[in-house]
Amino acid sequence: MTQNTLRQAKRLADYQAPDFTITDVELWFELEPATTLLTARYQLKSQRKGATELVLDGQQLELLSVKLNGQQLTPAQYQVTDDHLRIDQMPAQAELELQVRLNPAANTALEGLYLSDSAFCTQCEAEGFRRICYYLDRPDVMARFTTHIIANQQRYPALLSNGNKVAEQQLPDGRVQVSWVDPFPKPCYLFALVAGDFDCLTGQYVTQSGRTVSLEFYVDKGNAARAEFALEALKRAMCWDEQTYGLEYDLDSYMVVAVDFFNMGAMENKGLNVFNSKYVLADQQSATDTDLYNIESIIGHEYFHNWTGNRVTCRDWFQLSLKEGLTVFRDQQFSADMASATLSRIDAVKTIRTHQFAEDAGPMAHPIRPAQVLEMNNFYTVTVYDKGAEVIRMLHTLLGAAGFRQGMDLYFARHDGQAVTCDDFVSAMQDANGRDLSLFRRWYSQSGTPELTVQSSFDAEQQQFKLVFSQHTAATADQQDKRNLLLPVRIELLAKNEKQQHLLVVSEEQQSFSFAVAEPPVAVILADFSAPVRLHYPQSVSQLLTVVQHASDGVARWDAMQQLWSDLVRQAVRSSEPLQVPAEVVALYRALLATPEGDLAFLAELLTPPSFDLLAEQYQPVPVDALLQALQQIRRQLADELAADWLNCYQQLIPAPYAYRQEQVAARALRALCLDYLAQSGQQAELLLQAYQSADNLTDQLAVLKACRNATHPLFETLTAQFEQRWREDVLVLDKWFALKASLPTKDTVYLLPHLTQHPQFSWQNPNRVRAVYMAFAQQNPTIFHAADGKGYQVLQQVVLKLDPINPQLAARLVTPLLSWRRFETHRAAQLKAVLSQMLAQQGLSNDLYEKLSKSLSD
Ligand code: B3K
Ligand code: ZN
Repeated sequence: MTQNTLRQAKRLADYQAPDFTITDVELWFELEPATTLLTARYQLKSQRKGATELVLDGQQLELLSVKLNGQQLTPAQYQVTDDHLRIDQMPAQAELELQVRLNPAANTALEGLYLSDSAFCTQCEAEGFRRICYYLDRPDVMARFTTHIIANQQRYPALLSNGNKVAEQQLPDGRVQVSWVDPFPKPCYLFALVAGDFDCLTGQYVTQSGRTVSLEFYVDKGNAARAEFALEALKRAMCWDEQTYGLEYDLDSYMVVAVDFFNMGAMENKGLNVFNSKYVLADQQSATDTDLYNIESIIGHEYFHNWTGNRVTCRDWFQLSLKEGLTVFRDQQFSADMASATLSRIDAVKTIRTHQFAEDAGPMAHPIRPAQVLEMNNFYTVTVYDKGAEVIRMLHTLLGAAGFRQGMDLYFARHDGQAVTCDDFVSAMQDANGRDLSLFRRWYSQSGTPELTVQSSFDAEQQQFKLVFSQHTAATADQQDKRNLLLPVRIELLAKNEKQQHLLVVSEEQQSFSFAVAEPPVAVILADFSAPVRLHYPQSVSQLLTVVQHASDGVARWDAMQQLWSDLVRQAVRSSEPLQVPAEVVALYRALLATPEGDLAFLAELLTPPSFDLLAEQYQPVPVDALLQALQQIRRQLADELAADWLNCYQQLIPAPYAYRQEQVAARALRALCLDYLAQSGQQAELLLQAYQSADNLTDQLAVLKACRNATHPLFETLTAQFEQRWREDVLVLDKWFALKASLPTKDTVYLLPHLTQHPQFSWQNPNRVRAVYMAFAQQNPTIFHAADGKGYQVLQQVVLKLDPINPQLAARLVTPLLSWRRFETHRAAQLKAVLSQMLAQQGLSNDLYEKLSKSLSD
């Protein structure tokens, strides 16, 4: 490992096209868990006159042989370092054949070729192919891949790779060789190989042009029925993309493999997606409504990548948002169409406000197109993905659905088969619409959250309502100077006899707009969260309640309620007086609970106060104890004053036999909220028990467990013990038990965590298990994670250090909740800083962890 001080980041500004490219790749894998042999043959071509030096990327490889145009090279004719293979005398055109030996069984980083239980699988994005073979491991090198997999057929009946299967033959030694050809040139990050013994659920989809595509889901033995929901979701996604963007699938088969060992959600390899089994396997007993929603969204996301990512890919990794921001936007549109549009949007807004704003305010702040990167895997962030999607959404808002579609059409017409930049995307939008988007492009290079301050006034004589907007973006850790951005601001003016809706474009530091209206209206600013900014527009409780009751946009109604709670919490924090829920708010809750109607899921969201993390993000420094106390006071008062109302509402919502249908999903969400408040009193044991025992699905059962957890209700121990007994053999469900245990807000939890890791089903090698315990602890248990004695921070520190040598990507994800120490009060900041400094002092840290720690601690 290099000395910490010498680690060099790569910069976008240094981009250069490669000297050589690879047009064709042929691979022969001879699979064995501990000694896999790979022979790789590349057709190489110079792209720059006079170029003679070829530098291939490669890591942790055992190089066995190098042949150039059929001639074996001697070790004197090439150089091998920790990260590269260099050949000095390259002809302008050549065939290079390499042989390497790999040890997938020892690969716990889950990058490159590794074993998930006993199946082989690969993960190459971002730079994992270099752990499979020496290669030009960068997305602007696009080649046609042919893959031959040679293996023992009994152990590995399914041998899969990208594209179409073209041959299968028995070898004289008893092994089988299966060959695949992918006709579409692609970067190596989209390469995939899977070998194992699976059950396969199959289906078909007939595309709009009439081609039949075979759909194949490869899952653990005995689990085929649990992939049915995902298969149907895939069909819906294929149909949606045809209807919405005119985009059709392009190969004869679409394969999805579900594996248990996976660092993230899923991966869009061409024709052969690899999924975390959590996002494929589901039925009503073993998955919640939220799980099903997520499965549909991720299945959609990976499918949509086939065009936005695979057919048109990124020139370099700084352009990651080109495919991720756009594909998240597309999956959000898809979810909005399949489930509840308002709820999907609220979800996205919560993610931005809770996690993305926090990232922008912390040491890892970066624009959606980062300017420099040490470890690319650290930049698969809420900024690149979710803020990236907000930027695409703003284009959609500014250009309208039809204009946006024209831009997409032009983007594909220009760039199909190419590796391009975010600028190319905006240019297509600009040219298709005849709009100058030069100011808009700043969103790609500027980090930080714009603060948008609004003042309103009414001129009774002129009958004019005036809004004055000022924008300001504060310096961020990565960037001092900020410029104005272009902000689409949707507004609605609510007056007695009229409602006006407008789309304003704010691009100056200060800009005002006037509206003719007969009487002073209540203004809704930033309806649908039309720009990812922090809004400052002070409104009274009664104005906010007017918005809650009368705004046309559901997101704005929800947002006004959130604002109301944030304001109350802020007053309580400032004054150190106990928080008093205003009588009007109690009355509104009472009225809404009395006759629950309309979209009940929306109602449940509307009635849910903001989370600790969402509130914390609004303070500098974060007053941890005061916030937790204020939230507790809200819960207590809403539970006590409305006890009869929660009960009455709960009893009105009589459950029907389970189906994943939106009205049912919504009713379950509202019932869960009622139970949460009912449990808060510490009583209602009978009702909770009855709810748990009579539930015919996991959503309702978990609602009871969460209500008991939030209230630290005596039933929590009994019911979680029953749950563990019932599900101990089913790890995906058991993960929910791990998370419940880790998020119980009592002092003992910090001591319980090591015991959880002794559970027979826990494994440090499995990211789902580790996340279930420790992400839940850090993200859903603020009381204990931020405990004043600093133990919560120390526990996470130990885990991160333990994981770094096993799985650096996972370690670097888990360290995130510790990084923003500067945002906390002196005492906690000092504890966090100490924990981080100790980590940074460790020898041999991965680049993943080193990059985050050093940024967090740099002055
Ligand atoms: N493209 C992958 C993410 C790869 C992450 C690499 N560390 C999944 C997705 O966004 O669809
Ligand atoms: Zn993606």
